[in-house]
Amino acid sequence: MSSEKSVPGERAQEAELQVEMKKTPASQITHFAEDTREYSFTFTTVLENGTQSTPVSTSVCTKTHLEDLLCKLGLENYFPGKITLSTVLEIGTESITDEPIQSLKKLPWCFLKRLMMVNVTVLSTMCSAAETDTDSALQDLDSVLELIGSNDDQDSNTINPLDLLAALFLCSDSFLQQEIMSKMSMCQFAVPLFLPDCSTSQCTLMLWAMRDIVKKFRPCSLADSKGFVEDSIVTTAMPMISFVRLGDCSLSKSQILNQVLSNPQQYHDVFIHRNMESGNVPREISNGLVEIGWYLPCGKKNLDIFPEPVAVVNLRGDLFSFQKQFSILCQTSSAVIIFFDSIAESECNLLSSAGNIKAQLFLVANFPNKTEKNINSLKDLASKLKLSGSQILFKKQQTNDAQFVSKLRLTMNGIMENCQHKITIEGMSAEAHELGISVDEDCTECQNAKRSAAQITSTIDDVVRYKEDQLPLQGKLWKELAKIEKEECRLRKAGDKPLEQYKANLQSEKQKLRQQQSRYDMSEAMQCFITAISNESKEERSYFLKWMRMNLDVKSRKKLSGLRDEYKEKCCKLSENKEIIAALDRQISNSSLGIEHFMREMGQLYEATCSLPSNNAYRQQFQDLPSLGADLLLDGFPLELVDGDASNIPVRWMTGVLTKLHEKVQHKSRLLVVTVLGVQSTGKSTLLNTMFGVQFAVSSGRCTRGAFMLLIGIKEDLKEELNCDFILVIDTEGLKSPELAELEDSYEHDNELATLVVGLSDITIINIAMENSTEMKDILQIVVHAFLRMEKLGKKPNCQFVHQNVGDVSAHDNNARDRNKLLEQLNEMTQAAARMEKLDPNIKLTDVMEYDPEHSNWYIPGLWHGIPPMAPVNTGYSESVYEFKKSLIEVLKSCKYQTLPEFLEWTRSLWKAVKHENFIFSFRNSLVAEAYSNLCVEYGKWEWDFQKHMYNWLATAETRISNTSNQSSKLEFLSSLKKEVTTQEETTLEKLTKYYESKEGHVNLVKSYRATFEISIKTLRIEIENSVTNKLTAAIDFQNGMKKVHDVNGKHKAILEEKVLKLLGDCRERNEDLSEEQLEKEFEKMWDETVKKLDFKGLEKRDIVLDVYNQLRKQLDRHVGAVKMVLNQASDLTKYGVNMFNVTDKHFDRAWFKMNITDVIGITEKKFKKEEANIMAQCVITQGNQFVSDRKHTTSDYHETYTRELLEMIDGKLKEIKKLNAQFEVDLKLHICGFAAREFQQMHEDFIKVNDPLKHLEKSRPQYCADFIDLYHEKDQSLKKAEEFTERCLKPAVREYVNKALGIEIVDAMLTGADSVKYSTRSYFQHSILKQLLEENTSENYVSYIRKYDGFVKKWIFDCILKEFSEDNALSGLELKCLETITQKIQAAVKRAENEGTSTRDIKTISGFVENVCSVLSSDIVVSTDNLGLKLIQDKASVKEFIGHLQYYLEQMKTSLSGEFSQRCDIQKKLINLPFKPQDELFRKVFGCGKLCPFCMVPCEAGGKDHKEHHASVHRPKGLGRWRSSVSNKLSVSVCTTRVYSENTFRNSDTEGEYHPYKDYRKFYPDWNIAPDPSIEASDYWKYVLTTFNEEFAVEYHAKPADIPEQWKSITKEQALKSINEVFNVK
Ligand SMILES: Nc1nc2c(ncn2[C@@H]2O[C@H](COP(=O)(O)OP(=O)(O)OP(=O)(O)O)[C@@H](O)[C@H]2O)c(=O)[nH]1
Ligand SMILES: [Mg+2]
Ligand SMILES: [Zn+2]
Ligand SMILES: [Zn+2]
Repeated sequence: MSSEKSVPGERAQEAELQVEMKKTPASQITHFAEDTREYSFTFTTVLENGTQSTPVSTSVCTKTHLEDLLCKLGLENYFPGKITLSTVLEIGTESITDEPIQSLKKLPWCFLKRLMMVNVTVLSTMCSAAETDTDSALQDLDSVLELIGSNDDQDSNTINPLDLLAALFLCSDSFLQQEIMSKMSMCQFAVPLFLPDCSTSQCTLMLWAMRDIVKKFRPCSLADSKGFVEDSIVTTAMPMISFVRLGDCSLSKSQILNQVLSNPQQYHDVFIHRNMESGNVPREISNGLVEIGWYLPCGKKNLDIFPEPVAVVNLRGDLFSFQKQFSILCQTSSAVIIFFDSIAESECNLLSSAGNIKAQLFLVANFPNKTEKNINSLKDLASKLKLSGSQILFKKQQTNDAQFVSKLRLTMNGIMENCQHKITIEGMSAEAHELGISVDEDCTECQNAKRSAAQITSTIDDVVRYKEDQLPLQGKLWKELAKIEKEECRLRKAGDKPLEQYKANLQSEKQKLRQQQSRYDMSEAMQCFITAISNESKEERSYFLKWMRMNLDVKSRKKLSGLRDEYKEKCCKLSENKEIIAALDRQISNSSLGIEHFMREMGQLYEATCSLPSNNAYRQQFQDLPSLGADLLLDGFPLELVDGDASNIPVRWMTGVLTKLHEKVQHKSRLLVVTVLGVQSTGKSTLLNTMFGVQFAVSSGRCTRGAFMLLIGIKEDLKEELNCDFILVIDTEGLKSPELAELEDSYEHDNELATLVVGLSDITIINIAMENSTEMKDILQIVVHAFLRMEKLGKKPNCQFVHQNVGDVSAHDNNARDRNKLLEQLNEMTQAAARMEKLDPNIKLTDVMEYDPEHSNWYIPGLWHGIPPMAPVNTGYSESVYEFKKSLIEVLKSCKYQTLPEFLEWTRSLWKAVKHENFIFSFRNSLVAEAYSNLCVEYGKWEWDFQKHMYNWLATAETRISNTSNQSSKLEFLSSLKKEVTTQEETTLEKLTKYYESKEGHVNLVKSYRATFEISIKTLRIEIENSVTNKLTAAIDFQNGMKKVHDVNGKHKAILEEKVLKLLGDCRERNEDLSEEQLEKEFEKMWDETVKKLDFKGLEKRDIVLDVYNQLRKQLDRHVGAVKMVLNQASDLTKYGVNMFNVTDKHFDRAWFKMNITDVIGITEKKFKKEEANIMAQCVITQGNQFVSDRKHTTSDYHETYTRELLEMIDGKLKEIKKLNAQFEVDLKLHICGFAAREFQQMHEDFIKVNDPLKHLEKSRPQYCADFIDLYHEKDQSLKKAEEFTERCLKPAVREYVNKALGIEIVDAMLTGADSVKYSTRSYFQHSILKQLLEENTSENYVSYIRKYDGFVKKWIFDCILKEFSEDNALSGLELKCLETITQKIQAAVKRAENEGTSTRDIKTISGFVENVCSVLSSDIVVSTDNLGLKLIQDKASVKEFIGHLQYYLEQMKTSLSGEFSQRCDIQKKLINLPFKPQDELFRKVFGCGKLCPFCMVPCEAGGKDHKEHHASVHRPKGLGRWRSSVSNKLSVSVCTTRVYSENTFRNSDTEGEYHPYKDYRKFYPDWNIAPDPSIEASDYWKYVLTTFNEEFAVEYHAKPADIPEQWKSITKEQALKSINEVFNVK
């Protein structure tokens, strides 16, 4: 039907003209153009050009019109339909700032922003542009007056809200349109039904855009049954009443309608009207717009305006200009109500001649001037239209609005009562098509998508059956899998089965389930689904998903809506309805079906095939699924993170999706995470939706189950400040109150979920609805536990409390008291939780979360303003949420982002830990591990810097002490030492601080270790200070003791020199040439005579044995009784330590030894302990002996610090041996000290011998003799002395220097060289040992590594050094380097002395010169000029020549020493004899605390000196730690990392023979943290070792070989290597 036929009259001719325009001459049209209204321009232009040429040019003029407006709004580039939802949702600076809108160009965006947050005041956004202008002008009166006068400014800067709305709709894509509609409808605004496009004079039925609006209401027919209708508005049939305007009308139709629809107490603008701000601005593009609004009853008679729902439609503009719109309204409405002021005859004719109007017509006449003419024409019209009196309503001058409104309502009620013709909007599309009106759903993408979706959803009948048939993978199989995955961690049902076997069984069961899953052919539904979402066209894909969601919603709404309401109702009376509630919950879960189920199935398809070999064809078919998932996330769809039904995370699927996503965003995936937690149905999802404009499932049809995540982009302008690219929002399932949780057995599930999301998030929003504050308390408990766990991991998320339904403006102030109470409660809960988790009970809330009572509490009024369904969203709600959002972004600015892979890693490891019950101790995260490792590496460097510095300082100090002939001041040296270590300590602490400040290497993850490392540095300082003090004291004491000897020697020398000179004089006087022999004879005579007269009282011999004994006694003084007796009888220490040391029964704790362990365990325990103690004792003895031998090797005298250090060392070792008594200690110490006493005594006596003054003097006899003869002959001595100085003094000093420096240099080279990684942390060190062991693969190696760990490590390191320095003569290289350093120093000293020589008189003699050189070098080398005979040098001997010769000899020395060093030597011997032993130093570094796992004996790998917890990367089957079955004596295959999570128990001497659960191992081993292996494969290495050397270990341990689980036998050497590479994170 064409429009010209349906509407008769004059205007109809215009319409006819439109059809015939091609024939009409242009002149005629001008006529029309003159007296028609603005909109008729369409005709004019069309006619104008249409007559001559193509229709294209016709649109020019009109388009300018629309274009003008779009330009004004800055939307010209978005037309048509180019604004997408995701651009609107992105967060940018504008999203969180409220600058006044300066230009119209900002208006649309601001409007959208506020609309997305469902702010009802959004419509007043319109005028703010104009307002701001006025505002700024208001500042002075003149400009205000000017403004009123000018009055022209308004046009340029204001716009009618309807125009803005129309423009936005024209520029939005269909998905944004849908979203705008939904939000508008939440605000209870009317929405566009027909959207005109004034450029084409076409209009569109906005069916698609309206599809997402779902309304819930209770018509009076259901009021008694408490039933309700909940449906999409487009499919709900109801009467439709249209309101149109004829010509001009002084009555505001829209305003009247608003009044009709509003409750008297609560007026609400459903329609924009002319008395609204900017409502009076002339409309430019929105005439012809048809809006629709609804009245929906709530089922309360005295509240409801209409008892049944009704749609109210409003046509903008004069109906004659919009024939199409008018026609369709007449076709579809129950009634059309026409407003007018006056009727022209033509108009009257036109209306009356219109046939085929289905709707009842009503006339609303508002005659401002009741002219005769008007009355007549009205009468005329009424009769022509055959209208009854009731169909004409007068708005008389004297009737006020209220009266008129109730009249109108009455009329409308009447219409509704008589209405046979209810219509749905969906149904209108047929009429629209007939009238040539387009429908927005017509596009092919939408239609295709609709078909695809229908293909799937139309077959759904019984949801439960459907899920079984079409989505079989996620049913029983996946739930079973989820259970097994948890059981794998919890091992609750293992019973007495061997654990490793049990685990292996679980694994194969899992395998089986996966195989079962992959045996299913892909179901038809899934095929369709996957095909549809892999569609090339993104648009079609989005349409498809939307259709799916809507169709599924319809299906589930039918069923779920009722169930959910029943559930809520029953929950109020919890105790009575327990069974029913539980059943309802199951029913709800079974009957819900959403897109997430299809996505879940996709995930399962992917996961199932992941276990197939990677080249499997079937598997490859599914490799692209994650990419689809990633696309959806990018498009803003929520993706299921935790499957709430199976209570599990599909980790592989998640990994696939997030990895793909990371690729798709080109690795720009910095994330900040916001999550929400709270009681069920408290509006969590609503809150997130309002805040971010997103679409998490809300309302009664659906609810959140599990957890969903959604990505929100960050705009460029905020990226830098926020330092992230996306915000990831996680919505979670509501937590249940304990009673509810109990009966649904979901407490665990809630706990897991909360722990996971708190762990993942940067900010956690705790949503609290004030009504259920008791429930809240229970829920907070769960939350607090979650936070507490995070604190133990060093993660402290920010926490924000949102109190819902607190409306008062002053809420914040009034609730100050409540806030404090909340804080108090939370603190109590935290402490209670801490006690439960066996943590420090003094912990405070603020220790576990970033919480500030002032700024972390938000009060948000109720969502609805009034009574739903007619209530709009509360402005206060929207505004509060907006304030909250701004503050959230502010908080996020100080958060550190994580990248997607990091987020993934967190998810995986948190989930892993959650699955284990003992969360804190089971947490392992490779990011944390890496961060810790980085920290250890750094710490290692600082430690060595500190040590190296102090070693060098000590060397210098010792040299200086040796070089002074006076008494050295101990005090001075010690105070300078103190200063030195203190500054070094400070420097090191500073390095630590800097490191933490630098935010490098994820330091935030290892915050909790900071204190440990601080303590480590302090301990390091103390250790260094002690050891250096000891060395320094010994050196000073030694030097001071030597002074006596030196003095005697010096005296003797002086006497002899005098005698020599005297003899020289005597001989010269004889005036005869004496021959060489004669001179010698004279000399000898003189010497013997002189020496005879001298007194050679040397060093006094001391009783060192007694000294050692006394020290030992003093140290053991605390003991009493038998022990003391033993000690008292031991005064002759030399008798001790001669035979082998043997551990005997009397060495053990009596109580323990007598303990009633009668069975096999008891006997073997004792045997083991004894053997262990023996090994340990041998180890201590070896170390002690080594210590003594090392000391003995030096050329110095015994010093009492030696004994002290020895005893301290033994004490340190003894601490590690438990259950041994004081008797053992005394016996062992006596044994070691016996040996030491003998050796030290020997050392002392040797020293005295060497330093015998007579001997010393005799040594220089030939020297003196030679000098004497030279003097006699007046030979030039400079050459000879230069040579002697070099050879006798410098060369040995240089050699010693190199010897001393070499050790430090070696360590330095090892720690900085190519292989340095090995030693950088204890974990890396373990890895390199394990790797090498595997390469060599001999049982001997493994046995010695496991059983004699420290001896093994020592040897290993020694071998490494040997290997390192044997190659390429590397050791010589180091020596040469040292040589170079020191020779340069000597040469510099010589140069300096030479230069000074010109000015200083002293240096003008050779002896003066030599002394000067020596003093310059006094901190570098120890030069002894004792037997140089300096006094016997002629004064006239030339210094200059001496220098010349000296330089020559220095070169000579260098060459000869170089030669010496370059020679291949026995490196091993050299290393052993170095005063600073690099092997010991490196050993100390990598050996760490040396503690072994109490179960499997794996060594601790923790860094730093005093770590709080010991841990190791991989534990071993306990058989390797010689545990065996007490019954069968077979070696045990269980790994401690499995054991400590099982239900099993253990007993040993530590538990005093009592059985104790493994889970609580920390009761006995509180400082051990045995984390579960990050993967089943982690222990492959040790499983392989035990499997390979089962027999050998059995022999070694006197046990029977272990029963190796079948699966272990298939582990290859490569797999073993791979497993440790993975665990130690070595590529
Ligand atoms: N009266 C009232 N209703 C609200 C308020 N906030 C949300 N609702 C409604 O409560 C219902 C549940 O809201 P949701 O956002 O789904 O709640 P939820 O906490 O996500 O629920 P679950 O995910 O099932 O735990 C919806 O119908 C909301 O419209 C409020 O402040 N007052
Ligand atoms: Mg929710
Ligand atoms: Zn262990
Ligand atoms: Zn340790």
